[in-house]
Amino acid sequence: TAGLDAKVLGRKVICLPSTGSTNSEAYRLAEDGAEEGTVIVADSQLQGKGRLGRIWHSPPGVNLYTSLILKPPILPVDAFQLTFLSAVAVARAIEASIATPPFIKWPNDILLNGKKVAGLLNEMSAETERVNFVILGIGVNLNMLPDQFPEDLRYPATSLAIESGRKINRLQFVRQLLESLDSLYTDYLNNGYGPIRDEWVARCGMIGCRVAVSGTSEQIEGVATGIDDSGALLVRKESGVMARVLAGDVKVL
Ligand code: BT5
Repeated sequence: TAGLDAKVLGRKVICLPSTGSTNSEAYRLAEDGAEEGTVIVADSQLQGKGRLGRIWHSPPGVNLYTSLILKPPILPVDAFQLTFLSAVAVARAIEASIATPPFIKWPNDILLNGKKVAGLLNEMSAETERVNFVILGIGVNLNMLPDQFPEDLRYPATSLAIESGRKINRLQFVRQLLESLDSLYTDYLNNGYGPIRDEWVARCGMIGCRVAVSGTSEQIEGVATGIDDSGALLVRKESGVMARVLAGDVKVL
């Protein structure tokens, strides 16, 4: 953590050569009482987790796989706000590293030139009225090369190196990301979710675009207009009726 300009996050950084999943590792440590701001970074993951039981490909030596332990004084229903916080932090860190602008795709992808470069997976331990801890899981493809991607990905994928044509310094990127996360988290605790939502909307490549949502009970098509206070994507259908999308796969048309 030498030279890290962060107040809460990165108080303690644990680097592992390999682990099943940094999220699972962080969850276990948090259950054992690890302090807020503890960060786990692994060189590779043997069982990197995506959402809904999906796999996050985590080859060694090339990318960033990290999980952070937070203990925010918020209600469990508001914990989704931290996914937006980490999306904004990842977008800021990418913007500081390469010239290609990153875009956020609801709910938890970061894209470069329309291809997925980072994924987020938050997990939480909570009681009815209280969050015990939240794990922010972040995977960013830094130096992964085209032949290192499996063929069966759901969406096209890329890395910072592929898009920028140069090797990314992993340590520098982690620093940048932790500093972005730390300043956003401090802001969040002091000023609430509003500023984060505004930056998220400004960085979201889908707002104002025609989108199609699948994987929900009803096939929805319309214009994405924003997100509401529960994190749902708002889509204005052809009929003018607003749909709130809480889950599903969204495609920009
Ligand atoms: C995500 O899930 O995008 C969340 C990924 C979170 C990974 C981090 S790494 C550190 C921490 N520890 C963990 O165990 N996880 C977190 P989802 O939206 O479900 O997307 C998963 C889908 O993305 C897969 O089904 C693949 O199609 C695709 N995919 C898998 N690995 C990828 C990669 N490295 N780059 C781009 N796409 C990938």
